Amino acid sequence: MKTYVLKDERKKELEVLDKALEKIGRKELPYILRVQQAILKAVDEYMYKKEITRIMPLMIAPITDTLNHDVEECEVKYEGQKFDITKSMIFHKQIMLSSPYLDKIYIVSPNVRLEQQEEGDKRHLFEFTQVDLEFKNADMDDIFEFEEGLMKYVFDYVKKECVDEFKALGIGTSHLDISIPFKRYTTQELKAKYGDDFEERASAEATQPFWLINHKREFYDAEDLEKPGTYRNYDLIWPRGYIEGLSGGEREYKYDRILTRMRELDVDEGAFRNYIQLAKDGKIPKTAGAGFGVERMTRFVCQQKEIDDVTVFTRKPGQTYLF
Ligand code: ASN
Repeated sequence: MKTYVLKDERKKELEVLDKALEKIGRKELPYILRVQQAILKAVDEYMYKKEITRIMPLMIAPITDTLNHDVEECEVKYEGQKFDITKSMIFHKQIMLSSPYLDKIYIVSPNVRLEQQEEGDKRHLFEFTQVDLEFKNADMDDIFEFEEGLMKYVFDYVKKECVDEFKALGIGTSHLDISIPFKRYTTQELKAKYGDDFEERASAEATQPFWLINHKREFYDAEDLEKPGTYRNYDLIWPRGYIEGLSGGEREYKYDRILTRMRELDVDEGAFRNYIQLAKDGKIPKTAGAGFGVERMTRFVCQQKEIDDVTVFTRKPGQTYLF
């Protein structure tokens, strides 16, 4: 079947086509991509040294992250079965650690989240990659310590390796001089200090990355049973206004807790019946983990205005997409 496009629409499309080529042809792009490559190389080196097992990503699966915020659904049918496109591999991370032979894993994981367009949004791509890890018998302190070590290693590596790239981009590297451990704040204390846009304001004032703890969010993020209504989860906030760069948590893994949290958040238990079965059989281990956005880290490292500046093809919500 032939495709016909109206003349006016075609004219508009050709303007978008010009823009797409302009984006690809930016002279900064190869330097940004080289820095991103160095980041990923350093991540792999660090993980390898620490004996964290790398798992290949899955792009479609019968269950994926429930994401307690509004994104458009995105399904695929195969062999008479319904698959979702991966929003994150959170459940696969938990389930694979049921193996007595796997303790610490990570995935360089492509995720699709069909986000709504938001005015002034500089940090969402509807398709991005996260470095997603999960450790058995770990708690939030273990994850903080690991991620801080990883960030320090990565930043020291790019500072050393990417001197020419930073010069070409016209930026310094003082933002990469991070001191660990990072400070920790609860969302409640920052909200009391800064008001509703506490994340933006606290990030804009900060010169060092910091942890933001305790959000009422996903059913799989563990509630602190000693302080009901508080959660053992966290974000890492990049300083200088770059805001959230990582999220994670200790997990709910016990059957009754998972069901309680699912009911609170109105999760479709039927769709999760096999995950729930594993929890009922005591097969989901106690874990904690986190994932950081690769493009967000690249944006921070390269000090770019918005996240779409680090991509070759636009994946910013609310555009016309040609490729
Ligand atoms: N990777 C995140 C985590 O480990 C989940 C997510 O990306 N929504 O908690």
